[in-house]
Amino acid sequence: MRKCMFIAASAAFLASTPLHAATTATATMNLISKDGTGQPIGTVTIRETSQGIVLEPDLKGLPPGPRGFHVHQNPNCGPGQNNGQTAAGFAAGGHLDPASSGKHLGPQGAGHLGDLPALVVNASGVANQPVAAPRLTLKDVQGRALMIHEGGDNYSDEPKPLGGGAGRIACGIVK
Ligand SMILES: [Cu+2]
Ligand SMILES: [Zn+2]
Repeated sequence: MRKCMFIAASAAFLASTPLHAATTATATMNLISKDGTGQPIGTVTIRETSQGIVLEPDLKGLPPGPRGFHVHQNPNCGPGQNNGQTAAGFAAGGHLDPASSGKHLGPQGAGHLGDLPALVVNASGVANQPVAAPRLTLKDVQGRALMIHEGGDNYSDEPKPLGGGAGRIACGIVK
């Protein structure tokens, strides 16, 4: 009798457990300013592959050109303090850097884990070209912020820090 109950309980547990762990995550992206979160601009779908993750943007309403694109530490797209001034997206903290490298070296480098390939925005303001980030797993990015910057990204801290991305213009939380 006791064994029967155990089997029944195990079956119920298995039925409630997904057979596969999730292999995608999504971030809904919004424009941001020092006043907070603005209009939605689309989504970024993130897939886990055998060689890291692939980020598939479906975004519009961005300034054309290459844009710095990173995983930032905190799941918060709100404004925060930067050098004594309120700045867009600073509640997200810095680039994801669990190894405390302190270096911005791009997606292939040994610096910040959150350094992604720059996002390509076409002349219509649309970003729909996927980017690959071989060093990251889905688990690394879940519960973090995805950030798009005003400037591009040269994957170096020279001549400007953090790839020259400067201001933060759009953000979403990876869920
Ligand atoms: Cu960034
Ligand atoms: Zn970085």
